[in-house]
Amino acid sequence: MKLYDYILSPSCYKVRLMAALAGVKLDIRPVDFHPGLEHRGPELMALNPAGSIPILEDGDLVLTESSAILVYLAAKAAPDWLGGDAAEEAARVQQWLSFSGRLTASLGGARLHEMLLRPGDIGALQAQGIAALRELEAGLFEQSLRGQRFLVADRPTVADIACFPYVALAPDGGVSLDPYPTIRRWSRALRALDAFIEMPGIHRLHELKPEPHIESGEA
Ligand SMILES: N[C@@H](CCC(=O)N[C@@H](CS)C(=O)NCC(=O)O)C(=O)O
Repeated sequence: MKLYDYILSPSCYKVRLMAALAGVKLDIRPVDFHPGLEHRGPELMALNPAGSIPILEDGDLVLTESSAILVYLAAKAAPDWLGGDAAEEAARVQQWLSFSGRLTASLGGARLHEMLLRPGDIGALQAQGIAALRELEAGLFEQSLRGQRFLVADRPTVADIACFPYVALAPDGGVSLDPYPTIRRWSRALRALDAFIEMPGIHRLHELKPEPHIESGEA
């Protein structure tokens, strides 16, 4: 399978990460996203008229949209990552896959603005990103009350992979993760997965250090 990829793209990283977790080997075709804007040139626009990456080719099949690509990789090589067959679990996966688009638009937009000076209303992008993070924190907190560490179950699914990168890179867009302890715990759990791979700015958790502990009476 060939992935049209940019190393600093969180959307492309979702695909690289899912492939690594599923044990799928990708043939990486680097795209000169910046400064060359190759994704808007004739060769890639012919594959994806939306002018975005990632794009995955598998034989004659051309797939765009990272969520669809994650589902494809999981269906082919790691069906456990699709979530269970129960109606509620299947629907929750779809809900978070859709939600991930809001993270891309808000936190991803803020990151493009801050890193590549893309035009945009940075205040509005950050505010939308914070609203989405609050929603994610609440969802993960509810899951923790059910004894589940991930978005849909007590094991990760494509939904977690779809949401994780833009959240982990939120500080690049000037949005702090300090107010979201449940998101930070979830991020640690994902970064500690055996086959986890890194991208610049997102690092593997090498050791699970205990959460900071404050003795009673300590100032
Ligand atoms: N909905 C798309 C969005 C992917 C996306 O935003 N990709 C960025 C790179 S991280 C892109 O190609 N943006 C086009 C541009 O900014 O010109 C998906 O999930 O695949």
